[in-house]
Amino acid sequence: MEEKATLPRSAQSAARSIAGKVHEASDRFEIVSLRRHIDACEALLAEEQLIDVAILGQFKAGKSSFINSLIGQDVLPVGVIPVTTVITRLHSGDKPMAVVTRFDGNTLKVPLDEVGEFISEEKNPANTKNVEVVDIALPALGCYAGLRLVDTPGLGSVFKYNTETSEEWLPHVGAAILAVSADRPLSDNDLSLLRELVRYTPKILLLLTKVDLLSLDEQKEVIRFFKSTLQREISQNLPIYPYSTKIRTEMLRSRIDALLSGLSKNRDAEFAHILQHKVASLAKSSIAYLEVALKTSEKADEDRESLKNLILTEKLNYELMRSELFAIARENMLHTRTFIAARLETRRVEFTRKLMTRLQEEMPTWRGNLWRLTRRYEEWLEENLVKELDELSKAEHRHFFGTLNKTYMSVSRSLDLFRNLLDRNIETVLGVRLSPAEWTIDVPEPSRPDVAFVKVFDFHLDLLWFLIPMALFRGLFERHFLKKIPEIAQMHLSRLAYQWEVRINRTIEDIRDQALRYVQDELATINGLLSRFAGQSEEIRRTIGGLRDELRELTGSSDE
Ligand SMILES: Nc1nc2c(ncn2[C@@H]2O[C@H](COP(=O)(O)OP(=O)(O)OP(=O)(O)O)[C@@H](O)[C@H]2O)c(=O)[nH]1
Ligand SMILES: [Mg+2]
Repeated sequence: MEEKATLPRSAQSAARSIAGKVHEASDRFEIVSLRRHIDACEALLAEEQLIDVAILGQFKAGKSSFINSLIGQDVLPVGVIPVTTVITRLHSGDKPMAVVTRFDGNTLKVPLDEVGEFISEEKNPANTKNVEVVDIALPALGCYAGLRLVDTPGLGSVFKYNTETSEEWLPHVGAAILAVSADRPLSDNDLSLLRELVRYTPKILLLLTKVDLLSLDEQKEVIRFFKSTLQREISQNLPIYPYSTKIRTEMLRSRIDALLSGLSKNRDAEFAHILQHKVASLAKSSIAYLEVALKTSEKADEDRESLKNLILTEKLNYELMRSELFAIARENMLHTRTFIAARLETRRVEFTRKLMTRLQEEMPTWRGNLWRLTRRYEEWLEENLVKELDELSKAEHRHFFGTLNKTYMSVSRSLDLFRNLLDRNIETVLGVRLSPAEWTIDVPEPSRPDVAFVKVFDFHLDLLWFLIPMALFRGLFERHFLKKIPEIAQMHLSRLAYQWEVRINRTIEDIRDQALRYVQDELATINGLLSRFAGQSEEIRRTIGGLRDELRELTGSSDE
């Protein structure tokens, strides 16, 4: 067990007390829109206080190699094809040891050299072993005590690989390291990941990996280019750290080392800071909501009604948002199939040729009459097609997520607009400024479909095998079998496209529904606050006063 960090007592109890007060107030005044935020803070208060340093980025960016190089041990599997399939956390511990936690909560201790069995895509394809997370304790991490390095599967932008696991670590990510390979440009996926990350943590750095592939001049140019892209696209001036696992110069390493040691040394203060930040922002959000109630509670009924009409204008209407979100989802869902099919089409010729070549090699070894030959052909197809389709699906599936990513972006934009408008109206009409929106959408990555072989025969000549002299006709049938391959391949590829379409579209619907729930909660909260608490100004004022006092105590008692 790692030792448990202790927060400065006063800061922790102040945070706990204020979170409790907010919880009560949100129940009393039906501030449903704060529930998620409250849950996140309560989880944070209950959790072990290790600071997570998440290493994120596209697959093959060199995340696992970076961690191995940092700890000076090849603990994590790395490779040229996508490798990491399970979130893996490394922390300091007396003895090297790994604990595998499954989705059903069961845990299993394994020796360090066997972690690959659970982490790597090759040994645990598509996480068929149902591993939620692997925790690795290492004496080598003693220099970063209190930190936990989190290796993540290489992903596109929006996926929280496993919602619960991510929920657990994203709210208290102490620092995020986005690995980007120096030989590739900053992708849209990297940028949207960054946009998401800035919501969770202020400490983000860009790790420019594999810089050994570039000359010094080229490195400078890439860094310049990245800096201007970051400034333009996300208005952030993030530090960029060049790194290489091949040339281990101390200079490259020492900056990272300084960052992590700093985080580790200040862990208690850091954690108090994170907690304080989250709880204070929760308290401020709830005070702002309560002020909305306060401003309207003393008004006469007609006045309240007219204020409500000024705030909840026709543009801030549930039905309108509903049709907008449905339209976004519908439009994207319509294109999912074509998008996937176009991607698969680029692989079709090669896919077909591979099957035909293999069949040509193997068919001459088959023996028997036409009936036996046909059965063998079916078996061969089943075995080879399924294997090839599954490989294709594995290699390509992250390219299928185009419409999913687009949905996420459009829905995010739409929610932002909605919140901005609501904020503006409330500020204009009541002079109350709400806290920035706290919405999050969790997108579980769609699972890979089971590929199966579908029988495709259109002729039943094989039933007449006893009439057919194979010595004469064998060549003819072999050619026939071979000629069928392109059609069979085509059919199975479209079936694969269809299976992916179903999965991706289901996720799109899920994004839409989560967004809609957010809108619904937000409108219900504001609507309730504007209408339900007439004549209760005293109580509201008292609640606000109580929260303000606690907030003062919290910030006063912090280490900052
Ligand atoms: N030249 C060079 N190659 C590197 C460097 N770091 C990693 N690589 C190579 O990049 C490939 C990917 O490395 P990984 O560490 O598996 O990348 P990853 O980001 O963990 O990949 P996934 O787990 O699949 O997402 C491997 O073939 C590494 O050998 C580096 O600094 N220089
Ligand atoms: Mg990896």
